[in-house]
Amino acid sequence: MSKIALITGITGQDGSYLAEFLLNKGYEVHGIKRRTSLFNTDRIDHLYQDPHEKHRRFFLHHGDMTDSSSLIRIIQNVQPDEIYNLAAQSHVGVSFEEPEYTGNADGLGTLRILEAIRLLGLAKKTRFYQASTSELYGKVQEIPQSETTPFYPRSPYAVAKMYAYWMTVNYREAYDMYACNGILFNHESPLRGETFVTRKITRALARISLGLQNTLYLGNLDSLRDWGHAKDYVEMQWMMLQQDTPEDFVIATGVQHSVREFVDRAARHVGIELRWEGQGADEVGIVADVGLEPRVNIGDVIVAVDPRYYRPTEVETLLGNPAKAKAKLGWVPKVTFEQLVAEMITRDLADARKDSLVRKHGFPVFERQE
Ligand code: NDP
Ligand code: GDR
Repeated sequence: MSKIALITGITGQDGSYLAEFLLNKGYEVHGIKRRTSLFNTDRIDHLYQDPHEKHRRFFLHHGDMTDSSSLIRIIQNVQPDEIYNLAAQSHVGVSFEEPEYTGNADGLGTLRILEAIRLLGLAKKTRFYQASTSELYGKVQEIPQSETTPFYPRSPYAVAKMYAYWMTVNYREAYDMYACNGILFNHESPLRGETFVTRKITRALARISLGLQNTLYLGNLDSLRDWGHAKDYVEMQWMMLQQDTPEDFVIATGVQHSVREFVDRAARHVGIELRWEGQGADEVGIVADVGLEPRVNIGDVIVAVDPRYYRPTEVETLLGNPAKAKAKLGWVPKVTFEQLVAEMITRDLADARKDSLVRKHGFPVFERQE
């Protein structure tokens, strides 16, 4: 009998990679998607199986993290061996604009799943993974951060995730549930949402290099992050549920780069060398040298700071210590920073080329940047 997994947030970056990973392991995979007025399944369309097919292993259910009844119904019907709770309003900046909703979906939403497992009598059967985050460290108390570093959340998102973290620990201790937190540092991929900084950068630089966009506007260029590849990280989400006893793990690369360094690296991939001038809100990235293809000129300002992207409270520096995951799960990240940037910008260049063709043939191409 194949194992049954239920993934909340299956339409997101991690949900897509995890669903693919579990299907390859022979699992029957169920996912919760919320109702939207347009299709929101782009990232998992390649996994979709027609509901009329007889031997399906991939199923989608309508539900919402803010709606207990839908979560209870789905968990009761699916009777999962493993639940991966990935659904969240996951944008830190947006959480300042929607703090109550973020608390509801990310904090209480986690409690709703844990309660459903308990009330349905599944506490001994169903293993639970919580998508915890390096944002818990916030105003960091120690560098690098490990499982024992104290938390100091700096956004409504991080505070909601802290509630979810401790609820997971509490249900493990109170009801002897197999429940664990993966404290994952930033992980990216070509499937990353376009409003997170890495994807925003690779997408914009690809478009700038083809003359489809003029300027990339960013917030804090000095932020330091420990960036890994989502594909590497979902494997660890699964590994955490395969141990004899449930434990919490930090997943990180142990290498840190600034936002500015990410921009430099991505620009080089499209043949642009940048020089930086000015400071703070006045800083700009100017084309210092240019290869054959890019449709920019030396001296063009292609990166500028827009303070609208600053956050009321910033997390300045995150650097993870993955020693425990290495020792107990045998984990080392496979994809390097350089490979990650290269993969992302290559995919965004391919998309930008398609848009370029569309424009060339007289059809409109709309530009947006958030
Ligand atoms: P994404 O933002 O790409 O995906 C979030 C998923 O949650 C989407 O499927 C989204 O649906 C769904 N969702 C949002 N709100 C609700 C709701 N109210 N009810 C049901 N589903 C909802 O995030 P990632 O894949 O990058 O991250 C996965 C999880 O890991 C998140 O919980 C995130 O906070 C956490 N995390 C992520 C890290 C990272 O660097 N990526 C690092 C550490 C933790 P829709 O597609 O309709 O928007
Ligand atoms: P983060 O990711 O907040 O770390 O949360 P994000 O990519 O949004 O920001 C990283 C850093 O870049 C700075 N920054 C900008 N960020 C965005 N989004 N847009 C900009 O224009 C911009 N300019 C500079 C930010 O201020 C920040 O310092 C991600 C999410 O996936 C969370 O869900 C997850 O928990 C954490 O990673 C770990």
